[in-house]
Amino acid sequence: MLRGIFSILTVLLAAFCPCSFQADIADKYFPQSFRFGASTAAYQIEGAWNEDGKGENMWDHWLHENAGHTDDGLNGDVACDSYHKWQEDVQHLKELGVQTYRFSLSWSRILPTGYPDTINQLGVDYYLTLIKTLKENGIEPIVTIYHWDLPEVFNEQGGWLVPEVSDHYESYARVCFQLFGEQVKYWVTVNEPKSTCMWGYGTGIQAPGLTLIGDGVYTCAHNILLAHAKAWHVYDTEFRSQQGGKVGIVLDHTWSEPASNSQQDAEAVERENEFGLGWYANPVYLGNYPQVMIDRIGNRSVQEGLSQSRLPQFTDTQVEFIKGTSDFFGLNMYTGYMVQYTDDYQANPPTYWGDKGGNTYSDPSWPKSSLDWLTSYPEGLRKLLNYVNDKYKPPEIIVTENGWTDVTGTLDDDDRVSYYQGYLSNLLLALVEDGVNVTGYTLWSLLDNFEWGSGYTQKFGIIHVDFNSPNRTRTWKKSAKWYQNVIATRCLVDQCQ
Ligand code: GBH
Repeated sequence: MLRGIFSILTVLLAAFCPCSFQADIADKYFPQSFRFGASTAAYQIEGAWNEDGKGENMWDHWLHENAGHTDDGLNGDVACDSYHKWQEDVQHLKELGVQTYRFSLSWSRILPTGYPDTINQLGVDYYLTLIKTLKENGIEPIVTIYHWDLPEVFNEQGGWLVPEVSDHYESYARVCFQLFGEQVKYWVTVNEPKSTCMWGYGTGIQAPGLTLIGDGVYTCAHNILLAHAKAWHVYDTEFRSQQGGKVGIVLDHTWSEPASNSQQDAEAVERENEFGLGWYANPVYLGNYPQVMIDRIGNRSVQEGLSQSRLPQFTDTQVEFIKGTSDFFGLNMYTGYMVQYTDDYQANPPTYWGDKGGNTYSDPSWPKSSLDWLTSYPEGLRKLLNYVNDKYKPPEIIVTENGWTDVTGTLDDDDRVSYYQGYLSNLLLALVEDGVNVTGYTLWSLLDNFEWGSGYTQKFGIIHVDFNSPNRTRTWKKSAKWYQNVIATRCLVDQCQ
């Protein structure tokens, strides 16, 4: 009887409690050394696309050429205007109480021609001052060298489809280490190579808009992996001994649950992991592409009558060169999927999807955001952290992105709060219960910002930005206040043990 009343009460609480239901949320403290933070990227927040000597990048070019590439016809010319409002941004970070801030450098702001022969001092000063101010406020910068904004000049030479781009990237990375390396201890070489290859070179929904889903995606990945490894080696041989920082790559992945307990679904899940994460993580941590990719793409290429695999090959020297080139694992994780085996797709036309095989969908019980791909499956983060830890054994993991979107931009963003609370709870359990060495978390995003193909229609920020006002006024959402409290108490519930 009492139990019955208790469970009714629990259900009522879950339904009506404004404080978001806490029963499933871990009530342990985050260790003092754990770093909370927030994440952004240059093209998505800076604006000032042609000010103070900045050169043109492929996103500037692509959207100036055709406004139809975004849902609202808008671009990043002004964005959050963080190029001018950076002091205010730092102030918000300080009030939030974060220990770290992840942002990216705009290649063409630092090197307007793309090449290191011309260094744009005003652009350099912008980042130097930002970094200095962050550090004065006790905020450790995590600096992404490349978050998808390739200088247009290299795009015109073939972008990530040609091997030379990895040399240009190497030169640019060297300049970054030279200019900022005294102050920066955490470097990210490339943000989410899978995204930029899949959507920029595969489906064409992002710059440069190419639709080479059967081969270009693999070439792009190949060249980005080489670029990443070159930057890591530059740091390792030329800078590490003086600067003592860490250089890692940020990879995005989801957690997949099998649609049934059949062997076929289990294999579909494995392919989801190998094609989705192993494609990049295997070369970097274990050496070379996953065998299942080499085999499947190789076999299907033969069936298609090709004389060689659509998956490029690394030489043995390259395998060794790339292996071991990440001092920490940056993990972007947003969502979960159900995965179901399907009969193999026809080989023609060749696609990444066919190579991978399997259908993905969201479980109907998972809360949905305003983007189809993003539902809330918080347990997936704990599972994925364990998977990454067991398989790749990285020395350190940082969750570099995780976040929730809506289209209203409401300040009463309870859904975002529940999302973060669930994911952070699972991160905490991975850390304290499972012993995964996850040292930090930078949520996406500090601000509502330019959400690539969605323009400004999708709002990922914990701080609202008024894009109708020239001032780009920033206003805290409920989630920002909630996060501030979590950071201050190091606890996700009212009372931690
Ligand atoms: C991150 O990518 C990016 O690093 C960041 O810049 C971005 O703002 C943030 O996510 C929020 O989107 O439309 O079904 O074809 C997250 C990984 C890559 C997942 C693109 C969704 C499109 C899927 N995302 N992908 S779909």
